[in-house]
Amino acid sequence: MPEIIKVHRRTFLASSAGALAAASFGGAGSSRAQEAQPLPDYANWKNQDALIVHSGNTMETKRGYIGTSGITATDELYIRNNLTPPSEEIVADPDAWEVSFEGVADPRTMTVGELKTLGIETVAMVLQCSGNGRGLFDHEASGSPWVTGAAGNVIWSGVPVRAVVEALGGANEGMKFVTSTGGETIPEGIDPKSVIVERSIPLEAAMENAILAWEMNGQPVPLAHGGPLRLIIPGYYGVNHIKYVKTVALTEAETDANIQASGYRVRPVGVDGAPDQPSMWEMKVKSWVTNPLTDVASGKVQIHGVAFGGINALESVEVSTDGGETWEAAELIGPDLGRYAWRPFVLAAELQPGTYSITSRATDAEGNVQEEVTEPNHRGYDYSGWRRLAVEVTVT
Ligand SMILES: Nc1nc2c(c(=O)[nH]1)N[C@H]1C(S)=C(S)[C@@H](COP(=O)(O)O)O[C@H]1N2
Ligand SMILES: [Mo]
Repeated sequence: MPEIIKVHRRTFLASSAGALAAASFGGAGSSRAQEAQPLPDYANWKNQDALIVHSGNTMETKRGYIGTSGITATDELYIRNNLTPPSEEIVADPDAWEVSFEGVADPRTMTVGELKTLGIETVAMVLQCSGNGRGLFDHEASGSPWVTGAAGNVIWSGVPVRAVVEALGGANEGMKFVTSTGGETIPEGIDPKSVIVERSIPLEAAMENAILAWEMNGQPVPLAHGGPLRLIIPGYYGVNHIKYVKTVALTEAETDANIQASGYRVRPVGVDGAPDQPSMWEMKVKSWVTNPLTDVASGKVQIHGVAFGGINALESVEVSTDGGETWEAAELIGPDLGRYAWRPFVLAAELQPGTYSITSRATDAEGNVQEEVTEPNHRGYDYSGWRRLAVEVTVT
């Protein structure tokens, strides 16, 4: 049984919402995790030990596998697909992949090979699913009950969207969004708008920061993570980073595809999604402990985890061993990989035998402090509350 499930159940048992939530999670969550489903073919190169396979299209990194060296290994990074991915054939000759650009003075199709001549930028960035932490809410929001593992820190390399727009004569007048479409085949007999992976992000943010990436963590982007080419928009939630991108359009309005218009919208439990609700764009400040997760021997314990600012840079992180009664500043470990990356942190604590509730709380450069509790929302998005990210550890 993966340690995160154990920790999670204990956290719930200790909470006032208690037994009911724990029982329902234990029912669905642990049996799903215990089955140790095999990896799907397109991801058979992944490290199975490091992953909890929720389904063939959703797998998360076990909490204890997020190390202290800053970057998430590609074979341990989570995967989340809304549709069956395209055939492996599309990454056989990545430079031949074609992308069409619209909403610019000179709209046309370009190959990845051509894009590689236009410019290059590299960014380290937290890739996190909007639903990361959904499993910590009490209400049974539909979707994978991710806990901490639908997130990783990845280095991406590619051409800035800005450079491509310039090469194509600039943006047409009145364009406000960049709308990108994934290269999946849409199943027949379904309204394409209901399933197509097509997301809009503000043009301004895209012109500042977005890249079209062909490389991640030093290798060509594998199919599972969006190769041959993926849109990357640092500081934004995972859904906006369109994999196997085949169309990049500058548009006046957001797409009316369900995934944008009604999906990935934060609203109260029981309310339908609608375009006037906040979209899952910018991420917020968050952190969690990754060690210890199980019982440890008394004495010196290295409490570590990861922290990031989301859309803002990270400023600092504190650790509590008494469920948030008192806090101590943690030390950030290793190189600062920039505003959009996460930093591992450590606090060396001297722990006597007993029970501890260990958690962390990050602050971003704008002074925003990680929240204690994330209010429930219909689809279980945007979770960051430190109270339920706590781990209960017995020191012997
Ligand atoms: N084309 C395409 N892009 C996509 C998706 C998808 O299903 N198809 N899923 C999105 C979601 S919801 C997330 S969280 C991330 C997951 O990225 P990963 O699978 O590389 O971890 O990709 C996003 N981009
Ligand atoms: Mo996601």
